[in-house]
Amino acid sequence: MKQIKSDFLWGGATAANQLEGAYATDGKGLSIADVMPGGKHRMNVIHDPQFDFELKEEYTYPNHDGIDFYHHYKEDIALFAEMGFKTYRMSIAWSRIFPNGDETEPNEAGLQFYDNVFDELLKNGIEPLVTISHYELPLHLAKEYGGWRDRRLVTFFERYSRVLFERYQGKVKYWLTFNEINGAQFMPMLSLGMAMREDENMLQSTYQGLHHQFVASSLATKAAREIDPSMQIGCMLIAAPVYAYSSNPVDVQFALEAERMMNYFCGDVHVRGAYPAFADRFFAENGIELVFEDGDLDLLRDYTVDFFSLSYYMSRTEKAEKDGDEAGGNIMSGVKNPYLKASDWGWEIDPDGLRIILNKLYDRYQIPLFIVENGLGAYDEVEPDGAIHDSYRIAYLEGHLKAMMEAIQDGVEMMGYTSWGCIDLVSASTGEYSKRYGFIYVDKHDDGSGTLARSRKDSFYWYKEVIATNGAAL
Ligand code: BGP
Repeated sequence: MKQIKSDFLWGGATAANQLEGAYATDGKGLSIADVMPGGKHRMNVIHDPQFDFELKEEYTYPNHDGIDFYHHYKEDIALFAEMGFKTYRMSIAWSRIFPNGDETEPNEAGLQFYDNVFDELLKNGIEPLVTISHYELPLHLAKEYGGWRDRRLVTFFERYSRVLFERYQGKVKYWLTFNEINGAQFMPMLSLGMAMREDENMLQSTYQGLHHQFVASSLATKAAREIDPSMQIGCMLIAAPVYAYSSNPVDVQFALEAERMMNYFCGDVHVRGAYPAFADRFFAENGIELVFEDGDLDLLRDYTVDFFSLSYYMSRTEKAEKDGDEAGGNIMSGVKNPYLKASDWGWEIDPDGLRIILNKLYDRYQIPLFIVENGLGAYDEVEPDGAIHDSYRIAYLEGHLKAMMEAIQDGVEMMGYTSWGCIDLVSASTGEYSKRYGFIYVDKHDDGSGTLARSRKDSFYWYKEVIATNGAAL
């Protein structure tokens, strides 16, 4: 029976805006993440169709401080190395490299910071896995260009990617173009840096923005092949199986359509190099008419990804007629699944769903899969002796890793697994520190207090053992 490969990439994942802090240091410009308030205002802003992208005095901005990885990266990488990480997934803040996004010359101090981080990782035997854009579009591009609805962003992204590939060739082999690209369908503000304009067909703008990201991703892939053909480029999607709530064929059809748009719309363009057949009907029924430039479809066809990476937190259950039984916490809508329990934030916990979606994706795409986010957001308690007994996190991760191992035995080819938020950081959806994912606890709290001291949770020692035994300890 197939087992985890000996070169399997075990590790952890983060994103620049959620942990670096130093939001205006060494020439960094503002990004959309820097105008996202903390606490209860965060969700309102994410779903405010006419968000103005302005900083406001009455709000707090936890992303400005993060966990100050900018000044603690050596200490943090030493802890990753102690756990035995083979890889570390991180993102580059576009606004450190191009503060406004549309300059022609990059900011040297920003480039130098990531050189330092990569050198430290490599010194510790950790392979960087880098997301080029993770929910942190330079603010100027959102405000002055209206985000990804503007075609000019394709050129800016291509330029930014080329600068990264040229500078970091030989240090970084694995790249992801856009974090959770299909998230644009649920959160256009976060993914595309777009608020709705008066009388706009937001679906038209969202899918046009996504088309621009697809072209930008292909152009980045083309650049990587030219600069260093040994680089591996991946796409990154939120993955979730969509279950029919009942065996009523209308529910099954509804779930099928939701699953196609959720997992396969973006996946097909990235991997198969073409829009799926079902897209035409979706576009027609929603008044969407995409504008293509000459050569776009050739680029999508010729520069597809090398591997498929995904985040997995929850599955989704759908029925045609909802009657007030929506699954509150799930970002992607759907109804409550009576067979599943949920996290403190209402995210339904479903390890079997991971095995199911890995199989579905591999059946369709037949290229290596990489889980680059998975984890449990939970409240942690520090005991008087400083220990943190996070058995709930271990149980969650153990369940999901066992499901991944089942998928491997089913024949799915897996490249690696990076647990989300391997060190505590700011939550993307709530802007809280108290929604913690880490193996490493950071003394930083929602009211802004804390020493920033790092400490090891029980899960730290557990994960170390999992990696040391290449999963046999599970
Ligand atoms: C994903 C994002 C991450 C991350 C994670 C957990 O959607 O790519 O940036 O934060 O979800 O979500 P949250 O922080 O909202 O709990």
